[in-house]
Amino acid sequence: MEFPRELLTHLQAAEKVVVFTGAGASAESGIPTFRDALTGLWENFDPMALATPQAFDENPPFVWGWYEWRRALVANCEPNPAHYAIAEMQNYLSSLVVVTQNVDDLHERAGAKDIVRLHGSMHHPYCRDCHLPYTLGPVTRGGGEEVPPPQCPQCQGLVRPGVVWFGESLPSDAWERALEEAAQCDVLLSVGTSSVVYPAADIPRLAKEQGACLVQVNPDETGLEPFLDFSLQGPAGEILPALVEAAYEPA
Ligand code: BJW
Ligand code: ZN
Repeated sequence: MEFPRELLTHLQAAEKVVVFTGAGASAESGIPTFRDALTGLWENFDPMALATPQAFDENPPFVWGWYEWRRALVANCEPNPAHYAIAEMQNYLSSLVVVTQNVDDLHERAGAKDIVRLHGSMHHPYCRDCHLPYTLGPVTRGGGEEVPPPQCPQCQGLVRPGVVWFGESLPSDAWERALEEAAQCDVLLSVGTSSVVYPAADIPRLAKEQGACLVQVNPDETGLEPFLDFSLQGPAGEILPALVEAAYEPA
């Protein structure tokens, strides 16, 4: 795979790189993106409509069952070459920060060390009422059925997924860190995101405005093209390993 010489030079000279990831980074692990249709119990639902506090309030077992199904799926998936290539880049840079919108744990499992989670984690639920964190056991009912959420041991409230739904604020520490890293990075790689969900979608543009070289890895176009320095069109699991090799391990 050939890459523009100027892009490789940017990567080789970079001290700080931010890799901004979305659902497409996990697609080659077998995890559907938000643009993919749902199956089973949820097949007539838009994932965007299920990812709301209103959907959970209206039917907790329906929404909790969806997250348990996804947790089971993730437990049975492995990081893909895109996750491993991102982790490998750490070896060649003084700072590599993964700013992710994903709620799976595949970046961690591939060995990434510095991860900023803008939309929370499916593995860290908490009480809807008193916000006490709740420790999940292994998933036992992830077959695609409705599952009543556990009850909070402190207040008997319902336990909810530890993710950020539409209309909810992003965790302020994660958001502030993402802004800081975007402002300081030399290169920002935007990988596998449709760039339509705000405020996360502002991160690549803010990095570009503050002087970073902006690169997108995606098989499709997104709204980000006018701001890009380089567009690498294709699956992240093919492009990123080849890019890391070309930039840092040339023959
Ligand atoms: C590949 C690939 C391969 C495939 N390799 N690539 C109007 C304007 C601006 C903002 C708003 C607005 N109206 C409403 C808002 C606010 C709203 C918003 O942005 N809505 C938009 C839809 C317009 N945002 C919010 O509500 C946020 N909070 C907020 O703004 O707080 C302030 C506020 C408070 C009160 C009232 C109003 C505002 C919160 C957003 C939370 C998003 N949460 C979710 C669910 C998380 C939990 C879960 O996982 O269930 O986060 S929604 C979903 O979208 C998830 C994702 O992280 C996020 C982004 O999606 P992503 O990752 O980009 O995935 P896809 O599927 O969209 O795209 C996949 C891409 O991969 C595609 O491009 C493919 O081509 C590509 N691809 N294979 C590389 N192999
Ligand atoms: Zn509680």
